[in-house]
Amino acid sequence: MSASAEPSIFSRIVAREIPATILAETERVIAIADIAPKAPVHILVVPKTEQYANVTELAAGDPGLLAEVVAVSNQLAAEHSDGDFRLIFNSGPGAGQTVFHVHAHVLAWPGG
Ligand code: D5M
Repeated sequence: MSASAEPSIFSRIVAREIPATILAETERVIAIADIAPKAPVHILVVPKTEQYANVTELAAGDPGLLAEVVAVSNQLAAEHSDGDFRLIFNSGPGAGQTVFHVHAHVLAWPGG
């Protein structure tokens, strides 16, 4: 869990405490449809642990888990679009980060 006492929204989704459209799940990662999509395909790929607040912490603490986030993102872009995708990690409130449990935004535009 992060410094805050409450589990993050994504931890609550992992625990099935709140609903989400789950598109993929592995032992360490869950992928859900973004609730406010910014592209025709907008998927969040989230490490199940909320130990890392942002991608810099994740890269330093568990590069293998970051690699798994990228691999799952690639697989989902192939399944839900044509394989091309934009991968975004907002890092810090000034960059628009609102959930401080690291997550990748996978954005894709089927058909270009
Ligand atoms: O991205 C946080 C993202 O999380 C933002 O695009 C909305 C999304 N979000 C928030 N709550 C939910 C639920 N319950 N289901 C699915 N998606 C959700 P950030 O980079 O932190 O701004």
